Amino acid sequence: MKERLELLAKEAERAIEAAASDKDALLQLKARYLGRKGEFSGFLKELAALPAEDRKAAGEAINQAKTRLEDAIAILIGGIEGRWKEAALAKERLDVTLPGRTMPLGKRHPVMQVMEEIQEVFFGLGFDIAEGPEIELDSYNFEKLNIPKDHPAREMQDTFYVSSDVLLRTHTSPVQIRVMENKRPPVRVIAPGTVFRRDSDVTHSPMFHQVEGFMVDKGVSFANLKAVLADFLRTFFGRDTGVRFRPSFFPFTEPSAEADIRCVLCKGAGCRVCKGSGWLEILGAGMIHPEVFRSVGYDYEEYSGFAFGLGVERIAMLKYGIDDLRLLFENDLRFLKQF
Ligand code: 2NL
Repeated sequence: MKERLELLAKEAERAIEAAASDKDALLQLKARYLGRKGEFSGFLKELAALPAEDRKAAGEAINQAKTRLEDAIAILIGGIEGRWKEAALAKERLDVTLPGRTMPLGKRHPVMQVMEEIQEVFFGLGFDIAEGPEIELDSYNFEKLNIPKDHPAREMQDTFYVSSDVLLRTHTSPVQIRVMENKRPPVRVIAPGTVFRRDSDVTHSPMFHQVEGFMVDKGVSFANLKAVLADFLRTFFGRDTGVRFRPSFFPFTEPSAEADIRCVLCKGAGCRVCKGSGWLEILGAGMIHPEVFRSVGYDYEEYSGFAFGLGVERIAMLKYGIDDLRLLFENDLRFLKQF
């Protein structure tokens, strides 16, 4: 039996060696020699026929041979699977140092950038931000602002009407009327937004943007108006910007004024942009008219306040040196990418 066992083990060893790199063949050999019905099982059955004193040694010899073969097969299969895994990993290798694909990032439109910058300055001065409807009642856009029907002031702003008493707001003043109707002084609010006028040429667009603002409290004076607006202009255009106020007229303020800054282009020498005057018109303002206070239920004996308004497109053009308003509305990416 000992010789037959060694012979079978040798035969199995040679077969395993020949199949060393073939997992399927190795598994077949495992079944054929070591399985429950494999060739070594035959020897275990023979043990019963051996004299009792030889059984232990014979059983150990069979098991040792089986274990050696099992280990040899396991090591070979482990090696094959290891090489497979390495090959798969090599194929999937990622170069994590490669630069990523950059997504084209959108940016805020220059008009919106300027509008946000203006808001930021007034936010820093303690103003809240209010918004309201773009489709408005005639009464909020005109009447409560001291501009009755048939008033010549209506001709200053050609209006898109939806019906006889509903229109597209021509300024954001109605937002401020709504704020005053809902909140007692003291109030400091700015109203940025889109406005509409029946105007379309090289310097006018039927849709444009405005920032209006107002402040009401006991004892607010024209000096406060000048201080707040001069500070805004110097924060926005630069600390050493020249600022001047000229008398003007608006139906909803009295007295009224316009604020100019020293021309950003020629610094006052006179050029094409300031039409030789050395000054640029930036905003309109004034002390809120008693009639406006009356229409929102504020006591004009107790309170006073100032209000102002400015066109955002105009400021954006001056800030960036844009010479044609239409560039701001064409949405040509070659133009917009510069901001
Ligand atoms: C301009 C002039 C201005 C106002 C707007 C205003 C609003 C209320 C009451 C009184 Cl609720 N006034 N707004 C005042 C003066 C001037 O805008 O040239 N805008 C582009």
